[in-house]
Amino acid sequence: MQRTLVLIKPDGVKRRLIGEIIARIERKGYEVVALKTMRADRAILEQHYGEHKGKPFYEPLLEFMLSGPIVAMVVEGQRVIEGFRSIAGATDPTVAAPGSIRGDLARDQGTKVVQNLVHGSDSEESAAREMGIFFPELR
Ligand code: IDP
Ligand code: MG
Repeated sequence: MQRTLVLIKPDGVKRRLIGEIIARIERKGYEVVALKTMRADRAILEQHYGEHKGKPFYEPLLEFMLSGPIVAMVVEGQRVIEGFRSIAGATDPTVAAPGSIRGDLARDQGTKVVQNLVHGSDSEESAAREMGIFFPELR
């Protein structure tokens, strides 16, 4: 059984899409094994998004993620890392496939960082690292 870290970003919480996003995860057949609403701080986000440091959207990304509460979840199921990224859709919501969370529910807002509702770990290594950041109590 595999686990992944999912975040509902501040745009998803502000737009009252928590229920819609969790419903899609559950309807796909995955299990939400841990969940919390929180405000991320800068230290957590610098760890989480370390790979993007130095990119033009890095500071806007951190500011965006600090702009309001987020929901953090650990989601479980066979091949859930790949499966959640599939139901999330491509990073750019303008071209994310219809039927996906980003494709159905998000679009370009003209901001420096693309607001695309969700984060999902991209590998087993990232999942382990990111779950450790957001759910140290599960270790
Ligand atoms: P992912 O969330 O689909 O894994 P990453 O490449 O890991 O995408 O980027 C992290 C986040 O940074 C994205 O979800 C998006 O919010 C933002 N982002 C990524 N690439 C760009 C870009 O080229 N312009 C603006 N924002 C971006
Ligand atoms: Mg990523």
